[in-house]
Amino acid sequence: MKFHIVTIFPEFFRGPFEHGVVHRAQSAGRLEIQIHDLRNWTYDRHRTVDDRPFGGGEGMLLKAQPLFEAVEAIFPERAPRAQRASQPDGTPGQKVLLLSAQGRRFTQAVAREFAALNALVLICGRYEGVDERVAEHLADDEVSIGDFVLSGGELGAAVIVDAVARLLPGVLGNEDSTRNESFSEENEGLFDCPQYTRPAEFRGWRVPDVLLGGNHEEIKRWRRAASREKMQRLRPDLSGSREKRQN
Ligand code: 9D3
Repeated sequence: MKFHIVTIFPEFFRGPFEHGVVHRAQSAGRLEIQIHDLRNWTYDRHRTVDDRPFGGGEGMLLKAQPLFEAVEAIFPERAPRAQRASQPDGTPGQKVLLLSAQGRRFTQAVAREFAALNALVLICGRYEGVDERVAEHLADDEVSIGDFVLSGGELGAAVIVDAVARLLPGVLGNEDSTRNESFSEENEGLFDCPQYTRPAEFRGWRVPDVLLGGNHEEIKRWRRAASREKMQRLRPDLSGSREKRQN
């Protein structure tokens, strides 16, 4: 899978992708990440990427033109959206995403959806926003990583790359290791259970006795109950019937 990130801060991404799963996925050839400096598609002396909003208002917006030209350079074969009557979602296997605070919420289900693609362009917003024609006529989808205000899309892009990369086949050493965790389908959405490692007593706090004994049926029952209790306490929104949950 190939990720393209369009940003005015290309240096931002030198760190986060050089560690852990995302780094290994690149080394293994399962994942390619290309960073594109938005200023490459500006032609004035100051390499201007932003301008003032029509109608007035605070701050600056990212201009449409450099963003359109960047995406057209990345996907030259891609038809303009207006001409895509038969394929309104664009070329199969490719997607252009605008990261914004107003987007649809990025969840594990969305991560799985993206992991099935061959190529994904992530457009990072900055300043007070992005010319709306980017959302209307360039992006296939507009995504937010949560209900809080960031200062730009770069952290969102890094989050999405991480969450998608670890789902790619052959990326995690153990092919099944995504199976037993909180948001997968196989365990009915249960939280990870509380876990402990040595020593059995630390500063007077003992590991639950049941985990030290070898009764695997009893351990299984304890884990199920403990994860339910913790989920009910920390994530009552995910607790309860499976039908209520959207991931
Ligand atoms: C709060 C009102 N506006 C700021 C004057 C809107 C606004 C514009 C740009 C809010 C945030 C941003 C920058 N944020 C992102 O580009 C962003 C984001 C986010 O803020 N929250 C969650 N996910 C994302 S993905 C991109």
